[in-house]
Amino acid sequence: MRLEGPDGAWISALGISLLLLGAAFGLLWRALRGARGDLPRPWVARGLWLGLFALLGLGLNLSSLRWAQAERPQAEEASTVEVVAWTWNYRIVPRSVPADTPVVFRVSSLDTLHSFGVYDPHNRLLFTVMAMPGHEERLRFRFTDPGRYTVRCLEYCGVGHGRMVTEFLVERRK
Ligand SMILES: [Cu+2]
Repeated sequence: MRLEGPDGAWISALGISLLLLGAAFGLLWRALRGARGDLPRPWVARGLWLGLFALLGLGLNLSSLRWAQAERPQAEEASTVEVVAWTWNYRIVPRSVPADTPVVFRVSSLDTLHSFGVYDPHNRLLFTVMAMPGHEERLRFRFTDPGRYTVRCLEYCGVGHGRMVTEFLVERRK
């Protein structure tokens, strides 16, 4: 039996839970016996026991938080794409992103309200981000399929709105 990684953590968590459950049942049993008068216990002692277990539980929970974070895989390096929209075009830098890698789009506008609507190679809308002047909107996305993705403005922005279309590439991961 392997006692490291998620399996070990799970087994240890189960063991600790069973121990605590056992202790709780033990206390309950003693309390019930006490209630019948066989074993009179002062309230102070019960309070101390309760406090002790509350502290133990809190300590275990807090320490497991750090532990859970250590189990988490390292955050993958995201590539950043700058998107600037204006009447009626886009600047997208860079124009190609890798597939199966998180991409952070940083979207803004130079003049008025536009949007950055991204369609996959089958012309299905994946997402849209508002492009606002004086504000940078961020969206994190992971593309799975390589290909040509179409960008359309989905926020009416004047007579050239319908022509506000461009493309970028999603390339197979090297
Ligand atoms: Cu538009």
